Amino acid sequence: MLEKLLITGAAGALGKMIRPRLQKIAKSLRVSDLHEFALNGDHEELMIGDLVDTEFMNRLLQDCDGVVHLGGISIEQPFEPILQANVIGIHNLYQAAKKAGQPRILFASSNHAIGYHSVSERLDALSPIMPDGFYGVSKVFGEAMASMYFNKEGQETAIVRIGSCFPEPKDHRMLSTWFSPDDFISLIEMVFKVETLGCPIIYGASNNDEGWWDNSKTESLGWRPKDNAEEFRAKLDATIPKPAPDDIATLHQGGSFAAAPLMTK
Ligand code: NAI
Ligand code: 15L
Repeated sequence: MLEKLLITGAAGALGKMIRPRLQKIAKSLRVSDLHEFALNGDHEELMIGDLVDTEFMNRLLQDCDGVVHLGGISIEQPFEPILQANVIGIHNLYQAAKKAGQPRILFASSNHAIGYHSVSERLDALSPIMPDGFYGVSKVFGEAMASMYFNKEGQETAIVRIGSCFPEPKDHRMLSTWFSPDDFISLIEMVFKVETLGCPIIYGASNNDEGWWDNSKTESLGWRPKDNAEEFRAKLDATIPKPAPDDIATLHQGGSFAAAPLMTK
């Protein structure tokens, strides 16, 4: 059991979802975000600050023996804000982790690091990167930072390319990309329990019949997702229109992110 697990981006959608469910993993949580937010109890310690603030990051990482890094821009945006939060922010995270004795990190990467692959492809951890926007590029940068810090410094990170982590799939694409909250929790448990982690790339997706991603390269870590988006198909068919088969969003794994025009000035 960890003593103190740091959750960055703790006020965001995933932070709110996982924080009440981490009792088996850590005795206490240090929770952080840009702005003040409500705590779930005395086991949560609040630290407000910006990922781009080096001194803040050094204080934030101190005395933590694990990190779930959710903080940052989580959708497509112009390059400048992404550069700050997701590029400079991740550099600060790794520098601070080094100073804090290298707590194990779970890095919330994204399927948008590979979003330009066709939906007809099945990808694994060695498939080429193919980001679908500045956001995806920043996640590729984060993955590269994790890999470099592992090879040079021995810092362990689970690079988790999250698909779509929501209580249930919201559209037909998510029949392939859905990552149930229960499966995310079981993945976090594995990451902080397994004796040797290394720096694996793991696709954060449930055991979906129509899944695109193959985690066989990291099978030895012992994580097996259990949920399957298929149980929601009938509900989706009944409530939302089926996507047009020749739409750019339908043809690419990144969906609407792949179809969106680049946000340049
Ligand atoms: P979110 O946008 O709800 O939460 C991100 C949090 O990071 C926000 O509360 C925001 O205030 C904070 N943040 C942004 N910039 C910051 C900065 N400069 N300093 C400190 N905090 C900052 O996103 P969500 O959905 O909770 O996702 C969490 C992480 O997981 C993100 O990194 C996202 O890229 C990744 N992810 C999420 C997926 C999903 O299905 N929800 C899918 C793929 C990746
Ligand atoms: C992401 O990376 C986003 O953070 C999330 O909001 C979803 O859009 C998800 O990908 C997705 O592809 O469904």
